[in-house]
Amino acid sequence: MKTSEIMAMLKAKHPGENEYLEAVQEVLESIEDVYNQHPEFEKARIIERLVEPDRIYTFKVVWVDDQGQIQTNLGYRVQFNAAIGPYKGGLRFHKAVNPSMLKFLGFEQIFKNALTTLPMGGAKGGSDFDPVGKSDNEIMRFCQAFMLELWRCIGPDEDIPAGDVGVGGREIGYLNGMYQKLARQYHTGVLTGKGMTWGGSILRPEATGYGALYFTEHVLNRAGKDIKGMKIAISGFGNVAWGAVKKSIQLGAKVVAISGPDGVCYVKDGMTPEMNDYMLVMRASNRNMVKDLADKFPAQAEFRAGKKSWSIPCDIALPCAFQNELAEEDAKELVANGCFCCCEVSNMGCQPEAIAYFQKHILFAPGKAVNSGGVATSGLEMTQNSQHLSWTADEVDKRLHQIMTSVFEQCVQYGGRPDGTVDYVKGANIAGFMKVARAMLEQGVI
Ligand code: 2IT
Repeated sequence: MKTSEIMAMLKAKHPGENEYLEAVQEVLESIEDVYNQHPEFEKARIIERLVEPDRIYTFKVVWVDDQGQIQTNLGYRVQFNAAIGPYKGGLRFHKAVNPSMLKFLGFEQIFKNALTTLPMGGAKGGSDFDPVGKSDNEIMRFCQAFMLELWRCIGPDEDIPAGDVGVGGREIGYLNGMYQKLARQYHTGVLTGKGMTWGGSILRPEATGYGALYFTEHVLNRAGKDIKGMKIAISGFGNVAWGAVKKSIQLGAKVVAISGPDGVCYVKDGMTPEMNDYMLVMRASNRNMVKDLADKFPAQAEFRAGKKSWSIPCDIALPCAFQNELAEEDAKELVANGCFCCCEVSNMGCQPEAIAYFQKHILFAPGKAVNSGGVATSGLEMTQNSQHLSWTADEVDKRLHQIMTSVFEQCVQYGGRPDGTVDYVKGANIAGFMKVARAMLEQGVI
């Protein structure tokens, strides 16, 4: 297998699908050497089969807004690979959603899910519906209209969606309610991220952020450092950023920045638990403005319009917002200001040039390892659902911690460099790939 040949083939077949092509390129570059040491993979054409989704559902979603106007959106579910378990992955509601974005996310999900140690295949879905400025009733009507089509594609042993950008506990509630109505199935197993009284797992809301910090602690400890007292710059203020801030505070670190599309809030003395809680109010408002934090806490937070979190001096950078949110110039600014570690929490949050720069100068770990605690805890939610019981917070947290340790160890095993340092990108990609490739090989040509 030659990365350049596969990429040329994919570019010709899928012109303009830039996020998807970027995600595939990164994985192929990482695995090329290992792949070529396994002629059985080449013989079975594993790569050619892995880079195309099993199927993509596309559907129209029509709903009525609060003004009585009829709105038309597009909905999708990309079922990418089910070699190691049923399709699993989130739903994204964002105005920029298109097949390329969901294919990149679904592709990444395959390897991430493999790293969690749990039996879950890769999928992703969503819609170009824009939640910004929408009322709660509009959100409900949209979710119901979306599920009117999606319900035929999913099932507890088939495909289990969850949240992602623009889809949190509220949306999962509306989606689950409509699924039950349509399918006349009252089990708890078809979506994860559910509410605590109807099948949800304790700590699932926190899990992506908590897992990211557990992973970051491992990276730091391996480099002989302690997270306590570290200054952390976080981007975004949604569910993932919220959990990351919460765990950072618990671990004694100082969160000096969160951000939004409107700019950054610089918090000189570090975020407090009250500010952390207020992030939930900011997200529920659908205003999508981080300035609201500075308006609520004017003495502690300073709003800087149009700036990113990467302009704030820090020790550790945690991108928690959106793909390609951190460019090469941001990486240079961070490193120049003393940042020594970037753990990517958003899916493909760093542009390829930024990753290359980080890898040359500081510690860097990729999203598919760092953020895998989210989907891992979805897997734990599925286990609890199928056993018809709920674990305690301690039990879930202990398992999440164990899983993050295992993800970290797999990265070290497959990404160790001769000088003793670790290429976490390579490690995560190879570890995830080897598991899926072997599963595909053993199950024949299907
Ligand atoms: O990107 C992700 O891993 C998620 N949005 C969570 C997926 C899940 O099924 O919990």
